[in-house]
This record gives sequence, structure tokens and C-alpha cells, in this order.
Amino acid sequence: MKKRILKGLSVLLGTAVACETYYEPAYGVPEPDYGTSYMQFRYDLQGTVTDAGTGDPIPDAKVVFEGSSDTTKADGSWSIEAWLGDPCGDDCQVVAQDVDGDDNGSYQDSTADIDPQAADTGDADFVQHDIAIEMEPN
Ligand SMILES: [Ca+2]
Repeated sequence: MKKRILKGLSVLLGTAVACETYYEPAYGVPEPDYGTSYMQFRYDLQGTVTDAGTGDPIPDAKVVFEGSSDTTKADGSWSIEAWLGDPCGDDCQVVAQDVDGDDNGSYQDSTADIDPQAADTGDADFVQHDIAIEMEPN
């Protein structure tokens, strides 16, 4: 009885080892994957953030697009390069946030719909450089 179990085990183990050995080469050679998960669309966005009341530029505001962000410079300008797995289509938005509190004024978050255009040339897939975001003072 004990012998039969041992024999059975060795057969099982032998099979397992054989299977592993047999399949191992398949793991060592990654197959090319042309699925959509590897498609990336580059967004090249630029714009300004200004005070909705005075038109003055707002420095040090945070501008966010699909998880990528930039901080506005002294002249209110910002630029974001983002890579997305899917084009944002009709839902393209940027959000400006006052992240420095009452320094240089206090502003409400502002969301702007944008419409980046597919690029014919260059290496950016979608481009928009004239995104003007106005923030309302609190
Ligand atoms: Ca502020």
C-alpha cells in the first residue's frame, strides 16, 4: 500500500515537473501584444489661468488633466503633456485649483471644457495651446 502511494506521488511529481519544463520556454519568450492596452495617446496642452474679475494672471495654481498636472508660472501660463490609454473625446476637461490658500488671493476651483485637435504632424496626437481658464475669487 505504501509503495503504491509513493509510486503514485512520483508519477504526479514527474508529470508536474514535465509540464513545467514543457511550458517554460513559453514564459521566456514574451509574445508581441498588439492589444489596446498598449495604445497611448499623447496630449500636448498649454494655456493660462487668470482672475475672472480682473483678468490678472494667477501664479501657483494647480492645473490638472487626467491625472497629470502643472503649476502656473508668474504669467499664469501652464503646460501639460499627458499620455492616455483612450482619447478623452467629448469629456476633455482641465481643472484649475487654488492650492496655496490665501496667498495671492483665494479662488474657487474652475473646470474648463477643452477640445484638443488631432495633430497631423509632429509626435503629439492631440494638441491645444490656447486653453484659457478663469477662476472666480472666493
Ligand atoms: Ca491662492
